[in-house]
Amino acid sequence: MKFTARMDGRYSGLDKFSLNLKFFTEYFCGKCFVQVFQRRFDGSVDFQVGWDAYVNGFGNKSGEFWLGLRKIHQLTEVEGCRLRVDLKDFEGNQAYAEYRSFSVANEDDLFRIRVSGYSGSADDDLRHHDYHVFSTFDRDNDPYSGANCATLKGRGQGGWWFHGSCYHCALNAAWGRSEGSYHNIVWQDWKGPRHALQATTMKLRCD
Ligand SMILES: [Ca+2]
Repeated sequence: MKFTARMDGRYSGLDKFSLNLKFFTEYFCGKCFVQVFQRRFDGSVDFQVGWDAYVNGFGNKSGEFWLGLRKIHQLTEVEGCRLRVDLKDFEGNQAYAEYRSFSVANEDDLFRIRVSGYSGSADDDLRHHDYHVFSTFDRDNDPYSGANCATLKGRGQGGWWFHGSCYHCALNAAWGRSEGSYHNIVWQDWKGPRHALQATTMKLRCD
């Protein structure tokens, strides 16, 4: 695989959405554009942060980070964006989920997620979150009336598009490997709610 560094710091010459790139967070692939917007793998960045941080982004692009909802919205505003989610557990097992269609609304609409057209090996947990808005520990927009989903269990679930019973998957939850159910990063229909995940990547590709 040949990479071509460009003056703007981006890279061209990549054409496979499925490449699990550790070091490239954004690149052109012919006429399309790929952007990693979420990455976890070592717990070095705290994802239990507030609304403003999730809107504007946090972390380190060469390590763990969240790109920011405003940027994700801008990138997915045009039609034709896909989503790819890569998952790895602490035993080294890997799975993925791809969605043919993916977008995030603007802040007035609380960054509502639209996601559909699943394929992959991880099972389709994100479909339960389709059409839900974003919440953080300091902004309870979730439809779960009992509490704020972002603050349930363990050290918190980070920001997410929680649904009426909170979530099927939560990739911004506390990093680690506790024994509890729904305590850490979870994609429940892959390995169950007690099975913490070590590494996740979420990226979009817009044609
Ligand atoms: Ca609530």
